[in-house]
Amino acid sequence: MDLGKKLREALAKLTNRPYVDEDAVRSLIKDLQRVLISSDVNVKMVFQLSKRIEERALKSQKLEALTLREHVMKVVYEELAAMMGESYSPRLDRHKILLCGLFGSGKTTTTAKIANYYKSKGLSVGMVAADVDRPAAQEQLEQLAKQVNANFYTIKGEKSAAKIVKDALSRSKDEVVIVDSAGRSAFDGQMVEELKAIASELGQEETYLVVSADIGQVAGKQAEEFNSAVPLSGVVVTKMDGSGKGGGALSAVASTGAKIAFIGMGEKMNDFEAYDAQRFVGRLLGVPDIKGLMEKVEKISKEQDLEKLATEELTIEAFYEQLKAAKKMGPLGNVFSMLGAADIPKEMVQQSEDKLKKFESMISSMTPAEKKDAKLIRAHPSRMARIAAGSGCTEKDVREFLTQFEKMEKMMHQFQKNRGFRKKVEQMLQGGKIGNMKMG
Ligand SMILES: Nc1nc2c(ncn2[C@@H]2O[C@H](COP(=O)(O)OP(=O)(O)OP(=O)(O)O)[C@@H](O)[C@H]2O)c(=O)[nH]1
Ligand SMILES: [Mg+2]
Repeated sequence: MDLGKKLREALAKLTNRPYVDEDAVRSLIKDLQRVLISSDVNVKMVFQLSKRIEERALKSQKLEALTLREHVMKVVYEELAAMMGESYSPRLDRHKILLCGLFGSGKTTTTAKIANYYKSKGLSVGMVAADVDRPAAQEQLEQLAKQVNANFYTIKGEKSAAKIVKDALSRSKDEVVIVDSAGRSAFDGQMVEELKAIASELGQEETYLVVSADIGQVAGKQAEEFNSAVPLSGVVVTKMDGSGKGGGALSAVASTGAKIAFIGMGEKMNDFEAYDAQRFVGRLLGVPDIKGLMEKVEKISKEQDLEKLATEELTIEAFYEQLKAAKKMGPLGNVFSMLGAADIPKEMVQQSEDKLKKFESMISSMTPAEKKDAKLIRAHPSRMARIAAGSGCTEKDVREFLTQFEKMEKMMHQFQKNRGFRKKVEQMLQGGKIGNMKMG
């Protein structure tokens, strides 16, 4: 997709920089603006988005274990996904669907694609040809019904769409019934009358407006227009494959509050899916990158971060989580010394895997009381011996662990007392200066 390629190019520029700083973020935002506006996204929305990205990328707290580069990627991904609307879960129970839309938007094709979608979920499907205006419309749908193996209903030569629907319902036992209606060149009263007549026979649970992505932002206006006449439950955006304006269409529909239900991205029956904003944006930005990144974020956010440490009493478990996180973060010690604080002992930052494993088994040999209050262990040699025996370590190992713990505890107290130092760390974490410090 065109939009995806341009977005990936903009992000690649960021990735190719030797390090990421405020300038890099600002120039990424400029690139994003250009790309989105050229894909027909509303200018006002683009500026709101830029502002959000700038704020979050540069001023909000970032997870320490992410590089600034990764942090920016994450923010861009989340903000784009938010702009492109919510995800849709199509119902899987017995229900009826009415499709409406202007000429050539893709109603008839979409009728068959939805039928195909539900067939693949194991439901029986009936397709009703209620387009009484275009001579070949019924045959077109009949062909498609054969192709996807769905039941087909119509009355040839009948001029009342409502009658066709009534007749179809009297014969159909299908779990999902989908009605294809006639298009118009523009939204008009006659079409609304016809849709209302169909609706009163059909009593459908879902009413989908079908719009083509190539109308861009106009899709939003169309969704509003139709919705005021026939309350819509969702919008299907078709031809996402052939249009550079897909981003414009999706964001415009999302901004009206209408749900995007499905997207069509090709002429084949399988070129169709229930809408998932995050997946869609993930694909635009390059799936492997985003997926890996979000997995990393999820993992990290479970681990304790510095800010929490600053306000809490240190427990043995929190200390251990911190050691693991520090190992991932890299040379944290350097940052502290740059700020003029007491150095975190090097060995604490660069624990070997073996040592971390040893620590872990020691911790699992501790009682809950000991984990909360490490002084208990120092105070009772019998406890120390028990932990050593239980974890297959020596008492010297246990003492070494305790020494590290106590050093960290001392540092934390200093950190908590020293407001100037805390401020510096906080500024550093929030100010996006981390990239400059070659943490990333
Ligand atoms: N590339 C692409 N073409 C599509 C897609 N959906 C529909 N089309 C094509 O668009 C054209 C019009 O589709 P129809 O399904 O006939 O549209 P319609 O809204 O029923 O048209 P009318 O009944 O004349 O109002 C056909 O050539 C379809 O093959 C899509 O997602 N991608
Ligand atoms: Mg049609």
